[in-house]
Parts: sequence; structure tokens; C-alpha cells
Amino acid sequence: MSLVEQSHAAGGHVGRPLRRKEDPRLITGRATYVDDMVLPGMLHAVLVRSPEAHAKIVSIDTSAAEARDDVVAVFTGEDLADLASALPCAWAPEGVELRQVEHWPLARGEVKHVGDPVAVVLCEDRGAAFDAAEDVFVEYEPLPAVSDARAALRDGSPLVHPTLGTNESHQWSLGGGDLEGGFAAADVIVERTVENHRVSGAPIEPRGLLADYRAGHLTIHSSTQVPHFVRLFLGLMLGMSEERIRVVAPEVGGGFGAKLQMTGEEALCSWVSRRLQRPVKWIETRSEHMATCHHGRAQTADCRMGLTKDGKITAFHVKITQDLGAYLMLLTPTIPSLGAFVMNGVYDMPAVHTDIVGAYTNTCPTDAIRGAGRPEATHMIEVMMDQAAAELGIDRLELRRRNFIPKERFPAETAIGIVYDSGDYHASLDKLLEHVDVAAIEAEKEELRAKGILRGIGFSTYTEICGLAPSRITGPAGFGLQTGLWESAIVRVTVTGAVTVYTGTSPHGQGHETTMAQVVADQLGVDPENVEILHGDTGTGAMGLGTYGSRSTAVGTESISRAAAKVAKKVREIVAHTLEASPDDIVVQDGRFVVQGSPDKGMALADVAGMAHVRPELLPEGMEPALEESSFYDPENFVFPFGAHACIVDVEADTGKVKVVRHVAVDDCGPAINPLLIDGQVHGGIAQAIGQALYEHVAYDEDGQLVTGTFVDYALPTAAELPSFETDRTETPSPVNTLGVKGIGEAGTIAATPAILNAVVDALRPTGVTYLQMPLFPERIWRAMTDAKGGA
Ligand code: MCN
Repeated sequence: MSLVEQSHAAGGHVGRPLRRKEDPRLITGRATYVDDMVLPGMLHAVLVRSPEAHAKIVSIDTSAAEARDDVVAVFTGEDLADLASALPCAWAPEGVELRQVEHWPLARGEVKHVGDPVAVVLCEDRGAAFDAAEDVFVEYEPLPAVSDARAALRDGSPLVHPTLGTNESHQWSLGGGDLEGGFAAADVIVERTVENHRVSGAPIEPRGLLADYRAGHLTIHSSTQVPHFVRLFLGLMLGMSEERIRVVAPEVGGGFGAKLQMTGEEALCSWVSRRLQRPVKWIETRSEHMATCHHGRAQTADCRMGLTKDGKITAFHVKITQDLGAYLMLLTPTIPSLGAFVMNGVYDMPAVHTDIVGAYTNTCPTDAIRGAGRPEATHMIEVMMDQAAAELGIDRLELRRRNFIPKERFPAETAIGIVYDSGDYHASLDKLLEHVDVAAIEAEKEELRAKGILRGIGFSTYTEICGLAPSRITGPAGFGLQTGLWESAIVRVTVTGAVTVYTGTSPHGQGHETTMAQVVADQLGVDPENVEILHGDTGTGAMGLGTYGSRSTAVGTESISRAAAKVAKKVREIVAHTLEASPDDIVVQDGRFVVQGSPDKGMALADVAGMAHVRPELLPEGMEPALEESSFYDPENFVFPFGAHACIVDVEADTGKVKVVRHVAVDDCGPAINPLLIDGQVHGGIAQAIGQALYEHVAYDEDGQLVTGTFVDYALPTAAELPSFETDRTETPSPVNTLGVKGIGEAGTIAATPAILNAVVDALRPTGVTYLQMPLFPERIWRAMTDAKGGA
């Protein structure tokens, strides 16, 4: 039994739907976001950004801005010559050489995309800084631009970085099994191009920071998911030793991957603060966010799936063209590789191969947005499964079942050599079908058609790779991200028995203060209300690598649990010593450490803590005083959550407008620490997937002008567009960690888009439409129906 299962069984706090401890301050406006912070002498930074997609900077005239009374300073790229380095280079999978250029916080010589910053204006008043930015006159000489990745790879395309001589940054492949043999053995080969278009993270709170350099030390509050990374890279860029830099992520109003960079603005404002010896605040506007905060997805894939006539997959080949945007951010080239790791999905595929080519375009850089590579891969696999089922004339759920990796096979090594930890794919599909009466939905289709409504149902069965950590695989010796990723934690019990936990993870909406407290509470026999979780501060917290890749539970909470287990062991030894029992007989029961079988013989944590702090002479011989332990946890493997989703849609036959009627999700993230929070994560993820499938699209025109610069053009779904989601779970523990847990933070975005697309295609089949691409805008659907009819 995993630790979480034991807690479930013992009626502990784990497994209970506790409400989030952090919510009262968040929903009563008592939380402190960066923009709430004010320091004496603080300046506001406003960036002057390029309106051109690609242009030579002929001159920048700052004199009019500088002449204004309210302007304190204006800086351009030339002023930053004393930065020790450019922004960090991107990591690449082992053996892949990236063609990349230096990326500076302010452009030098040329701008490469709309929004590329060229100057910064500093004023005491933010409004004045915006006005003054209008007085910075930049003369641009426009250059030819390219905004489409496939076009960028064609001969004769304008070059984003002429010094590289090509728009291709790199090629990379990951595969296993006999691909040629697999296709030769196939009776049917299904080929489709699958689009995962560009989206924005669009957190409610855009990015923002407050940098304060004084007396040789820099403190920067930043709305970031990765404070420790920011400190490391700030040190390198500013030429400062890390112990002089403190990065604090205060309340962070959503990230969705958009805040996992070391950004140019963080480096720029820190540099300005050092130069002017004054605090500098920068708060991103929504339009800036849309144009300059990295986007995600932007992958077009040519997919080929070979199958026998009775539906066994023999080979799967995917060729991805990734739109990198104008520069490589930290993870840009590795995003498709995360998808490639799980390109066989939940299926037993003997041969799988992913080829990736990265193309520069004159657009905002792309990087990780919730799911990062795995929504794209799942979309490719699951759309192809439906297309293959239709071509073979086999029921699409039956096709899936015939190919599922059976549960007896776990831990299951896939064709590319990744080992899936645990899974039961039949069980999650069975559970999904307990909620969805497919026959009844088929019957409803007929009735609704008479009213001009086309009803469709779509499915996806998925797995994903998360718990990003194992250095063995992610580090230079492996084939992943070029860095070891682990987590650390400190668990401290004060003299009065209060528990403080320091974690290196850095939540931005996930509710860690609640779920992490639940785990510690059960280990130490206290109430979760009395466990304080401190995070997001390099100055006081434990070292850690941040929150992304659904890693905080499987890596961060596991690390905390390990440190808490060490504290609990010490407590058991003290109690046993005091009560003259064996430590092995001491158990946590009803909030006390008691002798098993004699619940009246025991001690509360507070009593033990008091003794450990002030009466060391009463402790077992040689034991150090106090109760504090730490842990560094580097797991052996990733974890692989899985599940099955169904989506039911109605499409208006006259207009092509799609309404999601129901979305049912059965997910498995191992034993639940908090089912309420898991539901919240799944709801948010599905909403984001519905957004991608039906409404959201970051679009550029052919010249590289951003067409969707505000929420007027970039449509985020609201509650009005979304149904009430139906969720359920199976719980299959992971053998990788003692808690048995896997991640859930991205599952909704990973699983849901293919279910939606497959549902829309299912709805449209009577009209002759057999395939569609996202985004499923009404016009696109209407045109497909019209074309299928042979033109209106
Ligand atoms: N959980 C649980 N039991 C489990 C597994 C998870 O109770 N068996 C809970 C966890 O304790 C945690 C939550 O579910 O409270 C998510 O945990 P996990 O899956 O480990 O994901 P992370 O905490 O690492 O969060 C990262 C993930 C990512 S990558 C993005 S992007 C994302 C997301 O979480 N961005 C979010 N969820 C978000 N939610 C909000 N509100 N805002 C964002 O920006």
C-alpha cells in the first residue's frame, strides 16, 4: 500500500476534499501580488516595443523622452553592453546542435518580431512612463518577414537570422522498433496532417516584477513559476554571485507555463535598478502579454499510422514541424520531445518514430504552455485512432481496446525505451462508459437532426509523462532536457509543535498549501491548519526547481513527505524512549503518537517538540536536539497518469457553431491527496482545451503582424460557453514514489482536445465531412460542410 492509500484507509486528512487554505485571502482581496507592492523611490518601467515583424533599427532617438520633466532615464540595447551575458541559451536533447543567436533583453541591430523590445523608459509615475514611451522615436528599415513555419523552411524564404543562413534551428528524432517492417506488415496506412495551433497562456495576472538593488544585494519579486532558476540566470547575466540575489514569487495569479522563463524584463529591470540604485517595477499589459509572452503548441504534424485489417497498430510515424518563433527560449526545442516520449499513447505499438524540425519565424517565441508537447502528441494519436477506426470500419472504442497495453504488462517498456510505471486503461474506459450511454446518444442524434442540430460524441484515451525530474533521464547523461531535476524540502517543528515546511516548488494556483499540509499532517499527527507551507522564496526556502510539468506532487510533495517521515521517525524514537517502548510499536492515532494497542499511552507532537527543544537531556543518548529534517528527492522515473475522456457536442447545421453539451473525464493520478483540488485542476484543464479546440488561436498575418493582440480577438471561453464538467477517477498507485501519486495539473489540457475534435467530426459525418483541423471556428466547419456538399 502506498502512503496515501494507508492514510485513506486510516481516515487521515489525505484523501479528504478539504477546501483550499489559501482561498480566504485570495477571494477577499487580502493577497499580495507584485503590483500591490510599493517601495520608496520606486520607478515604473515601460518598454518601447517594435511594431515591425522584422526590421533593421536605423536609429533610436530618445532625446524628446529624456527632455520630459517626469522621465528619470531611458535606456536602449547599446546601454546594456555591461551585461555579463545574453538571456540563457535553450537546452536541447543530447546530441542535438541548435543553431541559435544571442538574445538580449533589448534588441540590438534588428527586431525580429512584433513586440521585440528596443528601449525602456523609467518614470516615477506609470502613466507618465507610457506617455514618455511615445516620445521615443525609432527609425526602422522594414525587412521581409515570414510567419509560417513550413514556409520558413522553403528555399528562398526570408531569413529570421541571416547570420544562421537558414531558418532551421535543428532536427531531432526519437523512435524505436522496426518502422519500415511495421509499415510493410500493415494492411492499411492512414495518413493525416494534424494541426496543434498556437495558443497563449493568458493567466489572469500577466507577468510583473519589482527589482530592488541596494547595498550590493538584489531582491526581485517576480510573478514566476521558477524563482530558483531566475536567481541562477540573473546571477549569470548580471555577473553577480547568487548569494547576493533573492528571488521571491509572491502570490502568482496563474502561470499555465507562461511564467517558467527567465525573462528579458527580469534581467533588464534588475540591471536598471542596479544602475539607478532605485527599485524598478514592471507590470505587463494584456496586449504586451499577447504579443511578447511566449506562446505554446504551434506544431504541424504529418502522421502515418499502419494497422492490420483487424485493427492492430503495426507502426506510427510522426513528422513534426515546430514553429519556434523568433528566438529560442529555455525549453523551446524540448517541447515536442516531451510529446515524443509518449508518442505511442496507451497503445502497444511495436514501432514508433517522431522526427522533429524546428523553424524560426518572425513571431513571438514559443515554449511550454500547460501540457507542453503532450497535448500535441495526444491530439495526434487520438485523432489518428478515430481516423483509422473509420477507415477500417471498426468501432473506435473497440479499436482502442484491441491496442491498449494490458495492465499485466506494467511496468511497461515502450518501443522507444521509456518505462510506463503503472496503468489500467481498460478500467478507465469502462468507468467512463458507466457515465456515458453511447447508444442513447446515438438515438438522440436522429431526433436532433430534424431540428438542424448535429450531435456528435468523441473520445480520447490517454497517458502522459509528468513528475518532471529524474536526473538519470533528464540530465546530460540521459536523452532529455539537459538538466537534472529534483526537489528538496525542509520540515521544521517549533518548540510549541507548530509545523513549518519549506518547499522548492512554487505554486501559482494549484493549492499546494492545502495538499502538502494534508500529507504532513498525517505523518505528524497534527491538523493541516497547523502546518504552514512556505514556498517561492530563494532567500528562505528549500532549493527546488519550480512548478511545471505536473511535478510538484510526485516530486515536491514526495520530498516533503520524506522529510516529514524522518521527523516522525525521530518523534517515535523519543516517545519510545520516554514510554519505554519500541519505536516500531509507536503509531500515529487520533493526533497523538501512541503505543500500538494502548492508545492511552502516548504523547502529542507538541510535548515531544518541547522536550526535543528544551530538555535535550531527556532524549535518547546521542540524539541531536530539535525536530527538523530535510530531504533531496531525485526519482528513478517519471510518472504516467492516464484516463479516458468523452465529449458530446451539438453543431448547428446552418452556421457550424459548436456547443459542448457534456464533457466527461475519468482520470487517474494515483491515490488522491485531495479529490476536490483534483477536480479543480481537471476542470481548468478541460476549459483550456475547449478554448484551444473551439475559440483560441494566436494568429499572425503573412507579414508577421499579430492579428489577435487583445481579448477582443483572442477568445477565451467563459463559464457561459462551458458545460458543468463531469469527473470521476480510478486510482492506480505509481511504484515510483512512496506516496504512489502521479500528476493531474495538465491532464485536462492533454486529454480533452482530441475528444472535442473527434466529437465534431462524428457530428459532421452525415454531411460527408470526415476530417477537420483545430481551431474549430464556425466558419471553418460551415465551409467543410459546404465543400462536402459540393459547394453551396
Ligand atoms: N493532487 C492531489 N492528488 C494527486 C495528485 C495531485 O491532490 N494524486 C493535487 C496536488 O496536491 C496539487 C494539484 O493536484 O494541489 C496539482 O498537482 P500536480 O499535478 O503535481 O501539478 P503541479 O502542482 O506541479 O502544478 C503544475 C501544473 C501545470 S504544469 C500547469 S501549467 C498548471 C497547473 O498545474 N497551471 C495552473 N494547474 C494550474 N492551476 C491554476 N489554478 N493555475 C495555473 O496556472
